[in-house]
Amino acid sequence: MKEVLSLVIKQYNLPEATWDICPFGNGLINLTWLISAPNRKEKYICQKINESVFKQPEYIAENINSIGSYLQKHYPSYFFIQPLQTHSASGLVWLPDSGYYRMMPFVEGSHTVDTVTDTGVAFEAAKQFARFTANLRSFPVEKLHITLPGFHNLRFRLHQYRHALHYAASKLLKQCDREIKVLQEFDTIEQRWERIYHNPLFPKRVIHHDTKISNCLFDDRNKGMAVIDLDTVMPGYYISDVGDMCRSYLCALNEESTAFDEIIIRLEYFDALADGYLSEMGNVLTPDELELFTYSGRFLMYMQALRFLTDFLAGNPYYPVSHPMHNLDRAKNQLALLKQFCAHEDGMRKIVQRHLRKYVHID
Ligand code: GN1
Ligand code: MG
Repeated sequence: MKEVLSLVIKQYNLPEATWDICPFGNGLINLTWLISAPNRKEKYICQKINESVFKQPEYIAENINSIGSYLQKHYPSYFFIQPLQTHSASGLVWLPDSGYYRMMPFVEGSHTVDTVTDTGVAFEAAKQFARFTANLRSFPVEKLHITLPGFHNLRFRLHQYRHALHYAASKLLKQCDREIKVLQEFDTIEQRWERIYHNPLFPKRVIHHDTKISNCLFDDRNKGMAVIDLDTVMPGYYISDVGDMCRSYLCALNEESTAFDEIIIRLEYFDALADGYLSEMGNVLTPDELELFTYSGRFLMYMQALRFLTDFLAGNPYYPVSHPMHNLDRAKNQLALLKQFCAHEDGMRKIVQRHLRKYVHID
């Protein structure tokens, strides 16, 4: 791999140095490396785009480019991290037999976190993801490419799940018998989605679609700096972003944990998340959209459980696994989280109302 990455580096105008290449982060889809040199201050991030997931990597590059130009023009002080340009002024490198790569500057003084252990961090990240969508509220969203068709379309995910159920080996079906039943108990989530999807009351906005905590950069005082991992930035509903934050910020244990009984919702983290998000988006979202704030969490947890279980039933073609039950364990984790979330939803609605009174100006 090192030789391939050296070829990628050569496509860019980097200072002369002997670059060290180290695997970086823990994303499930793309491969990521940190590029650094012992006596140089500047560092870079290099990523290989997973082409079995993102079939048209140039769509990602074009989306980032058009969003970047818009933000530069309308919000010049907003910190938006663009990919580096190659010698031939492209945001992507394509190597025959190897695929697509891109490089980004590593932001000096920034760090990411993998689990949320401080409500201030949840507030800051939610604010960053909200500011991204808020700053792009007048961007012509229909101009963006769909980088992953059907990505957060629950109807499509259910279709994939039912297809997997139909063709799964009976041994696998038996192993997840309980989880299949639990999913059925949550069918009102699907019914609600059907009333949202393609309904003009719920506008498509520029949505990040992967708001886990490790996709926000923090400075050394844990203030949010920028959002990263822009592959899935495309038109969508804000519930995707709020839901994914609920999914990954509200529990001290992450989606890899198998201590299912210890999956507990931390209401004070929901409070911080809602505070951060609504401080930027409270006045952008319509009353109909705001009604969906807590539904967001249910929607995303359910969809992620479906996605993990679908992958388990289909023989793990999508998510990398380290043992045969890995995706089933992840689905169990998400279902435990979903149950806990639903048990706290009334309290969360009150929290949302409290923040709305603070941020939403009623004329
Ligand atoms: C994938 O690769 P990563 O970790 O950024 C997935 C998300 C899931 C997440 C679950 C393109 O994101 O939708 O929420 O795994 N991204 C894609 O950990 O499928
Ligand atoms: Mg991602």
